[in-house]
Parts: sequence; C-alpha cells; structure tokens
Amino acid sequence: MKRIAVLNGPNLDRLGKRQPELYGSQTLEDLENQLQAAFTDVDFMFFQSNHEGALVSKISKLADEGCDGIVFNPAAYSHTSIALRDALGGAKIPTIEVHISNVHKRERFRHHSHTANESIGVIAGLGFKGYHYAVQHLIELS
Ligand code: CA2
Repeated sequence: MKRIAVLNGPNLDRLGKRQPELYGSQTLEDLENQLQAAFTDVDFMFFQSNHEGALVSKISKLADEGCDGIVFNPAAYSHTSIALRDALGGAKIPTIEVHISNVHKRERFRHHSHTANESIGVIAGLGFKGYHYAVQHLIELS
C-alpha cells in the first residue's frame, strides 16, 4: 500500500469559506474525503498548516514515516520559501506541486515557485482535480 502525504499551506484551511470564484466552494475536509473515497488503497497522511516551520518539520519527518510521495500545495509559500524548497530537496520524496487556480493567469509574483524546482511536476488551474491527478501519477511511479 502506498503512503501519500497531501500537504496544504497557509489559508487553505479557509477553502470554501471565502473567494469561491478563485478556489471553489468546497472545503479542505471535502477534498480530503474525496481523495480517500477515490483511492481506497492509499494510506493518506493529510496535513495543513499556516506556519512555514511546521510545514518544514512535517516534510523532514515524512521519509522516516515511510512516505512514498507528496502532493503539495504550498500556497503563498510557493512564491517565497527557500526553507520549504530546501526541506523538499532534503527529503528526496517524489513530490507533485498542485495549485487550485491557474497561477500563470494571475499576478506576476505568483508565476515563480521556489518549491516547484524540487517537484517532479506541477499542476495548476484544474481545481481539486489537480490533487486527484497528482495522486494517480504518484501511484503509477515504480
Ligand atoms: O491556487 C492555489 O492553489 C494557490 O496555491 C492558493 C494560494 C495562493 O497564494 C497561490 O498563489 C495559489 C492562496 C490560498 C488561499 O486560500 C484561500 C482559500 C479560501 C479563502 C481564502 C484563501
């Protein structure tokens, strides 16, 4: 059984409560329930934090926890965080970065992601489906 971590960064705990035009009307709990229902043979580890250090610590522990892959939406930290990039580089776990919105259609500061450099792929603009496609891809690796 594959162990896959689904990590979400700052403010994503507010999904479904504000800005539905950008991020849809479903909650983070809805997303986690949908993934668990769609992939019954995956051992998911779900984690959300509004704190950069908590995300760094979680990533560095994932290898010890037998994690096979990471689906990561670092949210605004994608555009700012060298610490998260370094944590992913150190963890050496296949990671797919997901953004709910198409960051390339938005402000220029959202076009660059530090964390994407340490990811095997990036999915942006496909809503919650992006997380599903990312999990499917990680399952198909090796
Ligand atoms: O499109 C994405 O998934 C983002 O990672 C979302 C981040 C944003 O900073 C990135 O550029 C793109 C923002 C997450 C904020 O989430 C909210 C959800 C509901 C209400 C308010 C904010």
